[in-house]
Amino acid sequence: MIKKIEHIGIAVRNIEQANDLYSNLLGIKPYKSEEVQSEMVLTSFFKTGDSKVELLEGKSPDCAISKFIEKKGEGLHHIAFEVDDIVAEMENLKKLGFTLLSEQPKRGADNKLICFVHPKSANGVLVELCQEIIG
Ligand code: CMX
Repeated sequence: MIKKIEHIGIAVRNIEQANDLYSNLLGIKPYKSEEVQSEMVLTSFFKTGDSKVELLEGKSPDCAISKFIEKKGEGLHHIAFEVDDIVAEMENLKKLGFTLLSEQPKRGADNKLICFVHPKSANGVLVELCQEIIG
C-alpha cells in the first residue's frame, strides 16, 4: 500500500550550488549528503514536513541523471512513494501492467530499498517505490 510521497527528486548539474540555492529557498540545510555508487549519483536531502526533497547530480556522463539533464535540462526527475512492503507492491504493479525497471528491489540512498517504474508506463513520470530499511 502507498503510504505517502516520501520525496521528490530534482536533477541538478552542480549539487554544491544547488544545496546553497535550496537552503535559501527552503530555509533549512540538507540533513544528509550521500553518494550512491550503484546509481552513480551524488545526493542530498532536505526535510520538508512529512516529505523530502532529494537533489541529484550525476557522477558520470552515461548515468541516468546526466542523460536526463542532457536531454531535458535540470528539473523534476522523479516522485517517490513510501510503501510498507516493496516486494508486494512490485508484484501488484506488475500484475496491473506497469513496467518495473528491476526485478528485485535495490539499495538506494537514505537507507531505503527502492524500485523504479518506467515513465512510459506512468504518464511520463518516473515513479520510485521506497521502503525504509529497518535495523
Ligand atoms: N522522467 C520522465 N521521463 C524520462 C525520465 C524521467 N526521469 N528519464 C527518461 N525519460 C524518458 C525520456 O525522455 C525518453 O522519452 P522519449 O522516448 O519520449 O524521448 C524515454 O524516457 C527514454 O529515455 P532515454 O533517455 O532513452 O533513457 P533510458 O531509456 O536509457 O533510461 C530510464 C530511462 C527511466 C529507464 C532510466 O533513466 C532509469 O533507469 N531510471 C531509473 C534509475 C534512476 O533514475 N536513477 C537515478 C536516481 C537514483 C536515486 O534516486 O538514488
